[in-house]
Amino acid sequence: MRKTTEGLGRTTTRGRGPLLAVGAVCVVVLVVAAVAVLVLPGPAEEPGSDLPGLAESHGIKLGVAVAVDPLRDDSDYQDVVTDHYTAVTAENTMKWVHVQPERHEFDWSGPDTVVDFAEKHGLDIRGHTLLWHNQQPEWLAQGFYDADELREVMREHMEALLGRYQGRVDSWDVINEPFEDGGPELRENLWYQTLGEDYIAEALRMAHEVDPQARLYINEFGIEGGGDKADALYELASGLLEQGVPLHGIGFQGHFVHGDVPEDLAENMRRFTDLGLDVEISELDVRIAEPVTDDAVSDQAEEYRRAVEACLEVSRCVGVSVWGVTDAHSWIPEWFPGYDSALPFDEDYRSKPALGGMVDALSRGRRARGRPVRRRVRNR
Ligand code: 9MR
Repeated sequence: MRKTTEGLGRTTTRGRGPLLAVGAVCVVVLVVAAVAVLVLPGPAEEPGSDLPGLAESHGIKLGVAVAVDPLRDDSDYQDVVTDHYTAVTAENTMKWVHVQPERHEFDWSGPDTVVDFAEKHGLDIRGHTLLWHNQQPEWLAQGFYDADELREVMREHMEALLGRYQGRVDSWDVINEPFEDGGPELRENLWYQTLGEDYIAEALRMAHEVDPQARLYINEFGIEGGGDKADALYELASGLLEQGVPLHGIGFQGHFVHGDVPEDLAENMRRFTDLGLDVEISELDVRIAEPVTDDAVSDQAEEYRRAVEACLEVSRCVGVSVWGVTDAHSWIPEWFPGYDSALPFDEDYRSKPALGGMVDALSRGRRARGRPVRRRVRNR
């Protein structure tokens, strides 16, 4: 597959010919440009921007979820990542089922690939994920551990995973999706059933002991636009902070449906940052119902723009990460049959208007940030 995302080069006319001819050419060029601006639907191509540089100029990360195999052997895939993003999240390979498929048997091949790639290219790394109800190995899910045994299992896993990448992975989704899909009740996952609702505080404290530098997150979906589930998460986060639990941030996953991206994203994130937490949009995608039309793909640019703008409006929003490199790698077609085209690059690795939407948001004025994001030296 070819990557066809060339930036638009800029040229400067330095001709000194007869003034009249130059003037006429200029007028024609201006008229054509003006017509193009009025008629064309938003930025269809990446407008030659240094997207990583733009994100860094705002002090935010622009991240992407990556898969291991193409990161190893698909240079076009690698180029899309390094040319457009400043951070990566391992989409699957740091999850429990892959890291510790059998008890005490760890597989570091996938996580090492992601971490080494990120370091080689100066990208930040979001660690994803520790306690989740999905993608658990059988020995864990069906192990019938009592509370103390489960604490031991949790500590072994954290010491292995967080310990291995200490100082290299900046933040961890320690708790993933703690509420029922529709909320607002806490999900009765393995951890809840065995340790009670205090499992969240216990896991955050344990992760902090293992890696005191890492920023520790609760990552959740269906909370982006307010509502009962978001309120319940707000209560949970407030309570944890009151108890002095080391919770540092909330990931707003941001799996949106085209035409239904919440208007109050910034407002809702801000109430969490008012508690002293960081926030980030951690898994952004905007799925479109099939048949996917050019109009829908074009309008999706506006939704990506709004999501990035929302982050820029909130001073402790540390970044936006999209959930997959291209539409060919997205989880959407498999999990939501009848939907597609959720990401800023198409199946042929061509940039889509959505990428232009993000460029648009980042091309506007800089904001004053409360606290700078930790930066690595980029080596692209
Ligand atoms: O994108 C991931 C997909 O490849 C996996 O099959 C799926 C398994 O549940 O998990 C997906 O990633 C999820 C993420 O880890 C947590 N938030 C929801 C994401 C989409 O399901």
